[in-house]
Amino acid sequence: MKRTNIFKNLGLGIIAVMIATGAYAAGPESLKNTTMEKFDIHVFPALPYAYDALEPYIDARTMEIHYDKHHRAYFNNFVAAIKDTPLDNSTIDKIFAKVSEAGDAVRNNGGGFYNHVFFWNNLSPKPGAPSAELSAAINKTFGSFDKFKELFGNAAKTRFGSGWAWLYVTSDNKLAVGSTANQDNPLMDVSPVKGTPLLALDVWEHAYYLKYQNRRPEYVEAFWSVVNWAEVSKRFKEAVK
Ligand code: MN3
Repeated sequence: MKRTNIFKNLGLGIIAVMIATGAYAAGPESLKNTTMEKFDIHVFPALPYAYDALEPYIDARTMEIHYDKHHRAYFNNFVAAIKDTPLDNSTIDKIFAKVSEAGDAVRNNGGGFYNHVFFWNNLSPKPGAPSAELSAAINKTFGSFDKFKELFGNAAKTRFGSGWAWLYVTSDNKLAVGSTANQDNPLMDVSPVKGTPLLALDVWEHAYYLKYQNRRPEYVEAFWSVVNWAEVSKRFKEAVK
């Protein structure tokens, strides 16, 4: 075998291994949706990392089921719910702003689709730290970073049943923490907490049950080890400009 062929075959072998192990969760055709800047309501985006990238804090099996089963189902059901309606040509923020008029299928599945894209992108195996601007705003609003973590953690732990905890920017450019039920989010007209979301934590049992069972507080604590602070800081900068 010629040297060039050896390398060619080796390359194909590596690709085959990556596909077999699920190192890349979805095809590159959907990579454009891994940032939130232009949220495409018709694209199911790739995970921005491998299923096992957040180990040991979030286990690979949970990530696989959560992304490939739960998240994908929300996307498929959302696309079906808006098909042949005016919403099919709308944008996610416009749909959420009047979601009370769109019906439960759009509310639940649109929220489930969007919230998970948002969530995957505010997680990272390389957590980093908040920007100086975000740190200053957190300290000013909550007193300290530890106090913010406590308040956000309490929002996550005390959300009864299924839902989400959020750090968000209110309409008067202030930071706030809160939680929503089911798949609601702060962009929705039905939400008790309204604003521009910066950081989300999924507290549905499907997000943590395999590893943490009923110990939601342990999952919430582990979450802090995989927060993508660069992404959260970017969202903050865009939200307050
Ligand atoms: Mn979930």
